[in-house]
Amino acid sequence: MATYIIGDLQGCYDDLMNLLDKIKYDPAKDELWFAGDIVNRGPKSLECLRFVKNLGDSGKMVLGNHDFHLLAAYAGLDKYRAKTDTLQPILKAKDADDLINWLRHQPLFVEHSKFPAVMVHAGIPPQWSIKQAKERAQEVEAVIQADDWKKSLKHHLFGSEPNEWDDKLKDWDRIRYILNALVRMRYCDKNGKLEFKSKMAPSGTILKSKYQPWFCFEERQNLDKQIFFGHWSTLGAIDAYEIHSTDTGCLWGGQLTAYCLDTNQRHTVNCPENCRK
Ligand SMILES: [Mn+2]
Repeated sequence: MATYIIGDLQGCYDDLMNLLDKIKYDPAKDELWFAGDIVNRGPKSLECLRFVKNLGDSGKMVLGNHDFHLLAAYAGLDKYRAKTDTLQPILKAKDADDLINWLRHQPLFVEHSKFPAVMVHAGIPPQWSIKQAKERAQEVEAVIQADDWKKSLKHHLFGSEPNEWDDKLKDWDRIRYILNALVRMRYCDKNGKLEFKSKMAPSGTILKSKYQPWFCFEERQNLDKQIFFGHWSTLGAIDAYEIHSTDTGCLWGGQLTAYCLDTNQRHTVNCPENCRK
């Protein structure tokens, strides 16, 4: 029995099947965790979504920005549609309502019951403890699980402001910062001020900036658990700073990763055919 944490699928279903073969996945014994962005841009988002849903109790996922994007598309927010989207097969599927209803009940933060490990899609800002991250994730979860979730999505949830945290933040400003931090963040300053422009891996130039990868700050308040995350495909595989990156760029012709929590080993498959084709 083992728990595997798998990086961003983004519709790369065939690569997932290859990876599960490689790790000799046993559905009766093993647990699969997905670091979010299970859909969009790749060719088989519907298959990925059905697969993760059908795992039932032996699967867990956290919501990523592309998963939120799917919720927005379902809710009719045309504004957020992009040419590179591959969400139509899900929206047209006969089980679309069930899939979306299940998806909007997935968490933004997951904690392991046995290992000192947590999972989020993008990261946890340096000024938050693990406990605060968990509680704040629940504030966003309550919004998308509520009956009026489509209205909240349409009018309040998206946007990059405020980009600075304050314990006194209230209402939608508070919800938006929490969502952006957990689901979109790559770089921030030591107080968790978010910087959205750069998607690249840290370089010499960036390292002179006050904005650093969110996990690089010595005074981080969440060093007591191993944090697993996806989202940052240009970062590569990092197992340091008490963090573990899992998006190794399968969608872009890189690799799909499964990190085994029981052995601390990474298992990968190459995704040589650019999965988007
Ligand atoms: Mn993402």
